[in-house]
Amino acid sequence: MTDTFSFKVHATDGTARTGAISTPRGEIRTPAFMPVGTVATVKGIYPEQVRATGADILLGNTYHLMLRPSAERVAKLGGLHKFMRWERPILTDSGGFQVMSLSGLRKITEKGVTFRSHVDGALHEMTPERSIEIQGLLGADIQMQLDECVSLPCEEAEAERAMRLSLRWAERSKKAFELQPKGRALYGIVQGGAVPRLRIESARELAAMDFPGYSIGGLAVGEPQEVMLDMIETVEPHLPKEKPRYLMGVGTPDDMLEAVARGIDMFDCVMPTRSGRHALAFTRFGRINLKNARHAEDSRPLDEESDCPALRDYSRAYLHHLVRCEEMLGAMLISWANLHYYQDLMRGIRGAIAEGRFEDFRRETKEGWARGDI
Ligand code: PRF
Repeated sequence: MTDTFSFKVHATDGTARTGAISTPRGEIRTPAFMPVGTVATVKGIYPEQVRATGADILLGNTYHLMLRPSAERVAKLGGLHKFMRWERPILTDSGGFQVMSLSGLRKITEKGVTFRSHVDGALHEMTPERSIEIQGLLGADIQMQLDECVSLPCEEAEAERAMRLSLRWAERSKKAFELQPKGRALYGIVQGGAVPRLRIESARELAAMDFPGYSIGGLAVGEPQEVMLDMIETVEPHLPKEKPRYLMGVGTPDDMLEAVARGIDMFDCVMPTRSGRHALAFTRFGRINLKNARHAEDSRPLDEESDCPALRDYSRAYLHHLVRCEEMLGAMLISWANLHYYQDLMRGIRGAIAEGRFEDFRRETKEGWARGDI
């Protein structure tokens, strides 16, 4: 165990890398997928189970936890790790993105963003300093600067304004973060819409501020996958090779394969758990919609070769039945299966990069999805 935050690349294969982030709360193998635990729970899954799928780190949300049960209350109860019984690393998002997508009336100024809670309509203010204070009270191991994410498509002038504001908020977030205990890390967030010039400027300016890690924000917000991948390729050469890169809020298994190929080390997404609650399973054979009547008498499990009970031991017919009856176990089992598949994919990716066969792995994995299960 270490008392500092550090990152080491163990092997590269083309632009893809595999390595590990060391933190006082444990190691994060990269490329890493972080299950989303928005309100101090990965919906429908016990922490022990999340760990058993192979997750090294979870994501929590400043925005949701500041509203309920409040950062001060979590701190009083011993911090987020203890509160939710997850003693390994936690990364928290800063709140800016969630304010924009969830809250009612909001106003952005140089100082920060004021918004109405989606829970009770109460007025709140979030500044870069307050976001970092909240993330500190929660005890997050990896914290995010406050940023402004514009949705795509977006006027160039608007993307430029939000990118420059995010750079100024990066400076303020960094200053506020200096008050926190050692061993934690703050990431800067690259913005700039779909404009290469803005993306490059954002990456360069953040790199000059010397953050321990860099996020790429403002992608997977309505643009085609090709645009997202182009933006990653544009930004990558301007980010320091020896620091982790986190692509925020991404994505599908295919998005992750393609982003890893372009040098990304970390991901988070609600997709495995949210889709699990909507009966959609991600497997080696592609997506399987368990609502579909074709599964009603199918006694096969989702994947008989998996070592996850949710994938191996329950029939598709049974999962279909649970879904049709709206039983919570259906959502729980499919969420579990999806999280396991996502971690299996990351394990496969890490192994393939270490052995210099990432290209083959990428091709074979895609062939498996395309072939389907029958
Ligand atoms: N900024 C922050 N969080 C995010 C995003 C962002 O741009 C995204 C965009 N995909 C997801 N989560 N702070």
